[in-house]
Amino acid sequence: MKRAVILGCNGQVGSYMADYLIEKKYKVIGLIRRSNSASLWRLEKAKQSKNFELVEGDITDLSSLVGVFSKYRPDEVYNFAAQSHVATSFVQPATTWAITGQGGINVLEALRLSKLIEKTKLYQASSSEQFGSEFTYDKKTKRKYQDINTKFVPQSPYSCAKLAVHHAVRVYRQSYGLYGCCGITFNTESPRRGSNFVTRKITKYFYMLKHGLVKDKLHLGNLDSYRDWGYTPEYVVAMHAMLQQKKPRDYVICTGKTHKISDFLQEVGNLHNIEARKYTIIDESLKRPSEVDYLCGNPEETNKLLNWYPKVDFKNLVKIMVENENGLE
Ligand code: GDR
Repeated sequence: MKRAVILGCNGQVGSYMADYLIEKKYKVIGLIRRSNSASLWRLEKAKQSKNFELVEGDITDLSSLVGVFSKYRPDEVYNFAAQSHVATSFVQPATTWAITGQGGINVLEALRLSKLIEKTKLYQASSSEQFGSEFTYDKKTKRKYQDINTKFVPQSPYSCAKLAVHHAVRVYRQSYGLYGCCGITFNTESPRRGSNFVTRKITKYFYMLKHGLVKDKLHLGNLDSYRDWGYTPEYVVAMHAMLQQKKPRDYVICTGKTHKISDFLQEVGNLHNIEARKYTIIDESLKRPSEVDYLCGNPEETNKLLNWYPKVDFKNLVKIMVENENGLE
């Protein structure tokens, strides 16, 4: 039985990865921080499996990682642990660095110190935020997109931290023979998304409005940025596939389609039969000091290399999120 350790297991992506690997007959060890308020609602399904175990540990504590890796000697490690909220990273840059940046370096060092660097495969969650406002322009098709060859020009403390770890994975691959892959993931959404991210914030608000649980208007920041939104349960399939190839490398994970935040808002309104914009206030304080205006990945290479073709399109994604919204968490 293959063993996998998932760091950030109780977050959105980590929880879907736990479900997927359990289905694939892995023994799954999920790392969570000791906290009285540890939020475990996303792990309801995983917790029903006898092949799932939660262990205490913290990505910012190197010795706790060495302890877990030495004990379980995993075949695969998935690192989703992060302070992953871009706006928060402007307010708490040092904390973001400690978790998202130093934490990633700790994972690499823990694998090396546990003598697993040539045995254990590592998936590192890289981010489309690493591109900042850069894109590649295809003159023939007149398409603007990001792929593995697009330059990284990070625009937030969060994406600086992610990029540092992205490069460090390459360095450990070259220097120590690590099988490490970075999945440069574009916005990944689902009903398990945290409600401080824009998609869930919107679906949750309109659920509350419909049920008479909220009177105030919905405060939002910039509605004009474009995001390439995909469905998380499909994305974990690509992440796992990356670790099953002959050689490690980096990939983009995306749909190749992009929409404005205002499109998402409008689509949620359509599903509720209301004009969503009327219930919304633009709150300047929610705008970021530096905004990434346009993200649209080019999935072609990843499609071919991993034989991975996501099926849930934008409208379906919004529908899934609206239909599964419960106003909680
Ligand atoms: P993002 O996701 O920053 O793209 O990073 P988020 O949902 O936070 O923002 C998307 C866009 O919506 C705009 N926006 C708002 N965002 C939030 N959170 N709250 C608001 O009220 C609001 N109003 C407008 C933002 O300005 C932005 O343009 C996500 C995270 O999951 C990262 O960790 C991950 O790396 C990237 O996706 C890929």
